[in-house]
Amino acid sequence: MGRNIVEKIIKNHYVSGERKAGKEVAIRIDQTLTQDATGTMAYLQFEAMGVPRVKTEISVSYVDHNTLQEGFENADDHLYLQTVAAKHGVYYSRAGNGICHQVHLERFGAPGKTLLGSDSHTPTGGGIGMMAIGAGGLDVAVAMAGGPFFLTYPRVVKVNLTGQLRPWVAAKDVILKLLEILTTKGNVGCIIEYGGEGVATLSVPERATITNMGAELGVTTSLFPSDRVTKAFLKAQGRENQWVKLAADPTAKYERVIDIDLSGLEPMVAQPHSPDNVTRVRDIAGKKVDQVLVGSCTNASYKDITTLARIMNGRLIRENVSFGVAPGSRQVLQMAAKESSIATLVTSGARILETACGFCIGAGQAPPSGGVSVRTNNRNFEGRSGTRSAGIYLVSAETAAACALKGEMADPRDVADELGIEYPDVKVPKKFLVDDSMVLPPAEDPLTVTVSRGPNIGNPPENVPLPESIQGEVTLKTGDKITTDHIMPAGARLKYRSNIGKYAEFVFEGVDPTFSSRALENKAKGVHNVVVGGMSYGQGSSREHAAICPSHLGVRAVITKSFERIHSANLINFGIVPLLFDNEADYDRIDQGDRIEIPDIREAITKGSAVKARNVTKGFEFKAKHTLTDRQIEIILAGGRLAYTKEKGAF
Ligand code: MIC
Ligand code: SF4
Repeated sequence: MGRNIVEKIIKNHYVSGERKAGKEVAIRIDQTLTQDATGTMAYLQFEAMGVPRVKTEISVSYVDHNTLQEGFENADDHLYLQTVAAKHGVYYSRAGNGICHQVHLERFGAPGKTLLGSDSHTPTGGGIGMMAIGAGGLDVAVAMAGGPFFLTYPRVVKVNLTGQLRPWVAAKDVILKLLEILTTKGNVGCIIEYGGEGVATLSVPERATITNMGAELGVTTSLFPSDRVTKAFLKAQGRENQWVKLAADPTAKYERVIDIDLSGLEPMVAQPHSPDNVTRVRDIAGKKVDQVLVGSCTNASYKDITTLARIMNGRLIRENVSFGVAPGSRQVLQMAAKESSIATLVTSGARILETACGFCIGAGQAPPSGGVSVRTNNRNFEGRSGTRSAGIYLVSAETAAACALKGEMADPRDVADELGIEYPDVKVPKKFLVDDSMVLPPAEDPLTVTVSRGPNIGNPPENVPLPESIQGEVTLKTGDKITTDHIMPAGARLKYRSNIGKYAEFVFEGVDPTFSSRALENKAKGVHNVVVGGMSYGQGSSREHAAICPSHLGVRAVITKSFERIHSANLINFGIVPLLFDNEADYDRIDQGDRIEIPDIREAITKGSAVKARNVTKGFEFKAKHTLTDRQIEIILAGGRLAYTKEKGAF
């Protein structure tokens, strides 16, 4: 039987486990990436493993998230990251060099390889035909130390692309369409493989926009074949020698095939507050817009910025709009500067922002109260922008330009007609400007490097073994679709990422600001904290702090209707038991503040998947279940993966 691309890559990297959908397999990781917001914890944990030098083919540490440097904290982090990278064999991409996913695609990504990154948008690398997966920092640390990555053997869904995008319709509209079809829920355990004759019409950066936002579907990753287009991109980056062909066999099998005719697509928009709340731009045209921001790892490639400049050329933004542009990498910025795109944009009224995550993570550019912000990034969760009452609308760079010119929501085709703008059919250049001088190679002699640990650098998280029984309280009950931005806010709080005790003060800050102090009070009294949630708990980012900090506050179990992949793995890594309601109706019978008991939980999770719990306050018993593998059970019993690794002497 023929194989699909996913099966081929897993086969080539197989370490152990059963290659059957739903079972756990372990694969070898060729490359890793970290970014600064998750990186400090990843390297602190890597150091705790006592491995002198990374064992991957290449590992890169990027600084792109926390670049504001208000106070000493970010700068302390950057110095720690730079020195720890030099000491342990890791390449260091300095602040200013660009957003990790964009730079990795340009300079390091290679077809057929596996990449594990401590950021949920690592699947951007799928645009170049690599199997690129997002994970918590500890999983990435393990991979750097030579350990395998454990994943659920995927169900592979093929998205069959036919036709060709029409002018003014962009790659972003393809993934928004797919989000409309598949939504953000129910795709855990899937990998999306793109195929069909439409693939050849999309450039690598366009493919990367599509795989990037696969993260919002909640799939493990997404990937494209590696073909002549991939080869041309690598050649233009001076890396043609890293090209290999990668295609599914003609008889390859898929769990499901979804057909998308590229020629039939229109400009789309994801409305507040979820990336799957998708409609046609024309359906909401005329809505007044306060802010337009182009950037992020989704849509800040050379093509995006050049297209934007050509549309804005000789035109001015409306006076009600604030217009910001953040090129995705130093390569993009250098080329856009050389070709005068930056000058054109400045003339049109753009505020050129740092080549970093910036507004996308809520670090600056918070919209006005009740504001409408049109952005090219990938997430529009409530409050993530820094303004709770604002609404974020996700669009392509072409639609963003149209909105900036009109001061209202506008379909770029209509604006082009009205203003007589010709479609700028920007192609991938034959040669990119290659300058890797902001990537520092590791030290040849590690003994010459002293790791810098400023006062913001804390310790790796503590692991506390699971108690015999949980005697606790429902410290918080949440609804559906709780994101990791709800659990562990970023934005203004990002600078505490390296200091668990401090960062833990802000757990669930936007949901219930009393959570942290109430949880700590319980912990001091020996009462375990239990969180109850609805569907798709833990959507969004890979930040393991959404598990580390609750664990620090004494959360021992989370009971929900369903979990998202990365977050549930992070809970396990830090010793919090992820439990599912056996009967979802029990969710409604539990209130915040109820006393909860899970007797003999250590024994119960070891014996089988069913766990009996008791709501002491309301006087009823209910059943919960878990889907933990034997390995995961041992990790939880030990209190977390670091403790488990020490106990076992193995990963
Ligand atoms: C995000 O887009 O939410 C982030 C910030 O990049 C996170 C990582 C983090 O929280 O540091 C992600 O996507 O994993
Ligand atoms: Fe950075 Fe935003 Fe991409 Fe996350 S989604 S890596 S914050 S640009």
